[in-house]
Amino acid sequence: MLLRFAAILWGIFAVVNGNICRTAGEFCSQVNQFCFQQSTDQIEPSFQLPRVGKAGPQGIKGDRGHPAVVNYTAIEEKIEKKYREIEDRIDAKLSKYDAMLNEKVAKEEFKYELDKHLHHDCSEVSNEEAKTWNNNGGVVDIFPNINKYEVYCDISTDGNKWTVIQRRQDGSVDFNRNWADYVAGFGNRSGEFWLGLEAIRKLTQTANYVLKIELTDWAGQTRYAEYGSFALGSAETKYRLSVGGFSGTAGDSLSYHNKNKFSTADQDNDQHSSNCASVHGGGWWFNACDHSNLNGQYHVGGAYSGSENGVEWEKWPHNGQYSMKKTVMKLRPKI
Ligand SMILES: [Ca+2]
Repeated sequence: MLLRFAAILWGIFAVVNGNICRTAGEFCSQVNQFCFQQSTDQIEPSFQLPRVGKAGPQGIKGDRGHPAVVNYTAIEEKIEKKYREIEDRIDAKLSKYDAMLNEKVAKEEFKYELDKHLHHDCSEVSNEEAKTWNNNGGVVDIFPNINKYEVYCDISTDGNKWTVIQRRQDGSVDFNRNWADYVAGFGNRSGEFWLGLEAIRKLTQTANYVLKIELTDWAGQTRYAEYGSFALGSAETKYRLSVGGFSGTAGDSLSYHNKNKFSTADQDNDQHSSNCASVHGGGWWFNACDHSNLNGQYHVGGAYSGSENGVEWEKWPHNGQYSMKKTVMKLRPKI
C-alpha cells in the first residue's frame, strides 16, 4: 500500500516537473534527464557556430518560443577565410601550369631549332659529315624527326643523293629473320643490310619520297623500278605499304603489294591462308603471296629449285625460279 502511494506521488511529480521544464528553463532539475537549459545567454560559444545547411543553432524540438541567434560576423569571416584558401590554392596551381607550359614551349622551340640543323636524309648531307666516304657515297648519321639512324648514302647514280634502305650483294647476311629484327634493322651499312621498318617509316614521314629499286642479275645486267610515291604506315598498321607511280625498265612487281601489311614468319599479316613469309622467306609486304620479295633467300648463281623463296622480281623474267644477284632499295625526297 505504501509502495503504491509512493509510485503515484512520483508520477505526479514527473508530469508536473516536465511541464514546468518546457515553459521555464530556470526550474530544470538534474533529476529529469529530459530537461535542457534554454536560456540563450547561457549557450556555450561552440554551440553558436552554424550547422551545415542551417541558419543558426538548433532549438528544442517543438518549441517555437525562442528566436535563433545567428552570428553573421563569424559566418562571414569563416566564408572569407575559406575563399582566401581556395584562391591561394588556385594561384599555386596556375603558377605550376604556367611553369609547365613554359617548359613545354621551350622544349618545342629547342626541338624546332635542332631539327633545322639536322639532316633528315642523305639529300642534305655532305661528305665532310660522313663516317666513311668514297666516289659512290658512304656511311652517315641522319636524323629524321630528331631520331638518329646510321644509313648508307648513295651518290653513284643520276646525280641525286639517295638514302639506301636495303642492299643484297653477296649473301653474307641472313635475311630470314623475325619481326623484331625487321622493325629494328640489321646487317652492315657498307654491305648487306635492312635499315629497319621504324627508321623507314620515320624517314617517309618527313617528306614525300621517291623509291628506286636497282636490280642486277647473274649475267651482270641491270634494270630499275622507280616509284613516284613511297611511304610506310605506323607500327599499328604493321608498316602498311603505300606505293605508286611506277616507271623504269624492270617492270612493276611492287604495286601488287600496295596497301599490304609487312609480314614475317612470326607475324602472319598477309592475305593468304598459308604463312607467306615462312614459304617465301624473309619479310615483305606479302599479299597472297608475292610478285616480288627482295628479302628472300640468296641463291648463288640465280637459278634454284624447290620452294619459291629466292630474291624475287617476277616482272623481269628469267628461266625458271631465279634469284637476283644484287638489289638496292633507296629513297630521295620528291622534288
Ligand atoms: Ca597468311
